[in-house]
Amino acid sequence: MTGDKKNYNIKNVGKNFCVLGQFLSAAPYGSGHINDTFKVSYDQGGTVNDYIFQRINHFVFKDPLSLMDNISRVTGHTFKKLTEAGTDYISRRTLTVIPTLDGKSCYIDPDGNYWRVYIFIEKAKTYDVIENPKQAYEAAKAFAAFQGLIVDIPGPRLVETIPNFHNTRTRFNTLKQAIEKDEHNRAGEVKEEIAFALERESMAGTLLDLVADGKIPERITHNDTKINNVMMDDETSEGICVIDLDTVMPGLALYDYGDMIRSSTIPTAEDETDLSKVTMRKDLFEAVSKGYMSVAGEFLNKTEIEYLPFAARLMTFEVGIRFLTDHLQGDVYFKIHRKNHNLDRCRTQFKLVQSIEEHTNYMQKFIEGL
Ligand code: ADP
Ligand code: GN1
Ligand code: MG
Repeated sequence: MTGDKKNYNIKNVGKNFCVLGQFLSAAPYGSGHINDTFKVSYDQGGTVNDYIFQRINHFVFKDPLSLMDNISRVTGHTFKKLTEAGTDYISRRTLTVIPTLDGKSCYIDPDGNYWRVYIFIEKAKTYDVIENPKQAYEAAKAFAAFQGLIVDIPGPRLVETIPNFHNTRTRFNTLKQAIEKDEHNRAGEVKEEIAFALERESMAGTLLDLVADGKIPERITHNDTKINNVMMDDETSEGICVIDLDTVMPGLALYDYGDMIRSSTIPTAEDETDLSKVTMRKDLFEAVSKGYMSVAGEFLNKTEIEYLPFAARLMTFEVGIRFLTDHLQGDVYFKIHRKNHNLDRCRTQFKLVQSIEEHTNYMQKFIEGL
């Protein structure tokens, strides 16, 4: 999949939703790897109303309708809890799904594309690279608070929108198959990365075994706590709203913490090619851990806390092997914007894994001290 957005007729898509005002403009927005996102503006008697339109990637999410059912339940529940808590400006603190004209949560266009619309969260931004410890602290706190909000969603188990999403053992086996098939003749050029991955196979089952032994619980988790999936308030730097809810489903708290460390402690972009710059920033690790534990410390059990540093290493490794697999499979999953983009991303992750490995004792001690 490439990063090129097709020429969708966003104005026509909008005619199927209960948006307010007259269509003004639409433009591609954000830097997510999965969905096609647009900022769309409408004029309502001189006031501009902005919305986020998204074409759900139905290659990645095979059942978009169930996914939207999950999202409606999650956003409905968070809205209700924030209301009960007397929170102000709730539509900036949770995603709000705009319904279609016939009251559904998404619209299917004549080409079979699934579209959804959210209220645009104004005066807040996402960051691809964290700028300072305060942001790291606030972002982690917001993800932990989100976990607290969704802990008691009533009704049946949420649908697994991508089965085995964080089953690192399955991810590892998929990598091995991709190496064996080598459909694009790329394995020969990435021997070092393959060796790096294979040396670490024993890591893959650790958390799954702890779950099987009943030592860590399944929870409802976000599962994609990349730092640009939380909106930071422009004025206060507070993590105002957790977004990208496509993978909110049963998972482990450790996945969410681990992916936060992966995505917010490197001083560079995820696809940095100068690997000498890639290392885990200790000040950011400390800020994320403090922010996360300031809320999650209330509900995590002893084993979960013990495995936090391991989770950081595992999630970074997992994303690294996913990028490597996609490179070997011909870039079918993550959007790419240049040749070898997934390979560059993989190298960055593996360099960060190394850095986390070098810092493990320090990380363990820091967390024990919290
Ligand atoms: P992807 O799954 O492709 O990562 P996201 O849902 O994360 O898609 O959206 C991509 C980007 O669009 C986000 O990083 C954020 O910058 C922006 N975005 C998404 N939802 C909103 C919203 N409701 N208000 C403002 N910006 C948003
Ligand atoms: C994708 O959607 P986005 O860009 O927030 C991916 C995550 C990866 C991340 C790596 C559904 O996240 O799992 O960790 O890229 N999302 C999905 O940058 O696969
Ligand atoms: Mg995203």
